[in-house]
Amino acid sequence: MPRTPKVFGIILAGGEGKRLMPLTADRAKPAVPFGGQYRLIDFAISNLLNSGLRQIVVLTQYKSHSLDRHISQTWRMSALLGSYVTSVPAQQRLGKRWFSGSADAILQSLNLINDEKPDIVVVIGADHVYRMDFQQMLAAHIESDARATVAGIRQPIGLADQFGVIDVEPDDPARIRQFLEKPHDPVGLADSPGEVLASMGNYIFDTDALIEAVESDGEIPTSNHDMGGDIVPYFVGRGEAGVYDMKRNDVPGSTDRDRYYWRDVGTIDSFFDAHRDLISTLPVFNLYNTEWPIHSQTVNSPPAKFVRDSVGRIGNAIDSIVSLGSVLSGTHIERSVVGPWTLAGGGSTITDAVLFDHVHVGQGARIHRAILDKNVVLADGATIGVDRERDLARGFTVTESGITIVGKGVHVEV
Ligand code: ADQ
Repeated sequence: MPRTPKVFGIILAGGEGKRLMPLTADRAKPAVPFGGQYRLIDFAISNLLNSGLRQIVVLTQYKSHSLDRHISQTWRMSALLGSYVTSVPAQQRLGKRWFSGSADAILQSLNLINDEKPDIVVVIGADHVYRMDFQQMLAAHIESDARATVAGIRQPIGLADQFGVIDVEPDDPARIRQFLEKPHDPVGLADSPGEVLASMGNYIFDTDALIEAVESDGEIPTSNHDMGGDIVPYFVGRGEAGVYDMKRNDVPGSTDRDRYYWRDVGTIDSFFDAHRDLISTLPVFNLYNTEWPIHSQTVNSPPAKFVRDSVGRIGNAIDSIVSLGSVLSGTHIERSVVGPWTLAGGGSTITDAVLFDHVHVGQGARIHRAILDKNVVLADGATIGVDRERDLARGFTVTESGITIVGKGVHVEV
């Protein structure tokens, strides 16, 4: 391995995100807006760029139009230095089939790796909210003799069936002894029985080993061609898989609260909860870390404006994030995340809510415990999230925990 290895980044962004419906009705999960002005994928891309990677491809497939547009508009890089972040849609390069799994996505994209001839390939998912310095994980990978390194983080044992669960060698905690994808009868950690070491879905590979692994997996007809289910176990079986414990990762500017923050926002509840983590006084996840910025589209918009309405009601917001372009006239906002270009009229209240962009809130309207997708319009006096039965009767999705979701462009009448 050269002293300064050439590193190539692959972001897997082809996931469908069924559990986030209706927010994924029209867009891929990594393109779902988050935190007012971001999209989920901005966290993955920012982490790789802040870690010094300059050649990054995003493999897309499912409903990828808004994702492709977001990447090409937001992540324009200087071609002078050979830097790029590009989305690469599925192209049926190996026959008439779309990606049949995340490992197949890589197999079908080997031309991208062969073009660059990197020493190392970093492969990560696209739908988590976190900060991570991959340079530190890379140093650990190079120091070890593993050919594949999996990033791991402790998670409650009750969530084990959502993750790949890592079991390490007792006398060599950096080596994986067993890896079970989404087990139903997990065994807790020896020093903490209520937790497991979960795979974050982030991997570092020696390039030749990754190519060999996905090619040989491609020849197994019974394989699901899944990175977690098939490729990691392949390396574990050969004694070549290492683990990098997220506990070792020290991202510049992190606070004690958010140093190990990592949220899989794959369900409406976790998506909603992760928004709450942004807005508390001492945020559980701090967006204001300038040493490790999360980049996003710089919308060419005027600042948010708070004004009195025609009868003197004051527009205000507390414990909230309000994005550019919004005009809040005589509205009261509390514990909410408000996306760009929101217009809210006098006497309306928005509490415990997440609004995407271009939402119009009529006078006297009330929003509580709800997620409103872009271009939603609430008529004057309309309510949402206030009466669960009524929301269900009107055809809205309501989670068991009582969060109402209003899909893109829906008009909510009184
Ligand atoms: P899951 O998230 O359930 O578990 P998956 O659905 O494969 O696995 O998604 C992983 C990433 O790959 C996502 O970013 C997704 O968008 C993308 N992806 C999925 N199918 C794809 C395809 N056909 N083409 C391109 N991209 C695709 C994974 C691991 C677990 C780990 C969790 C962490 O398998 O071991 O614990 O991530 O959340």
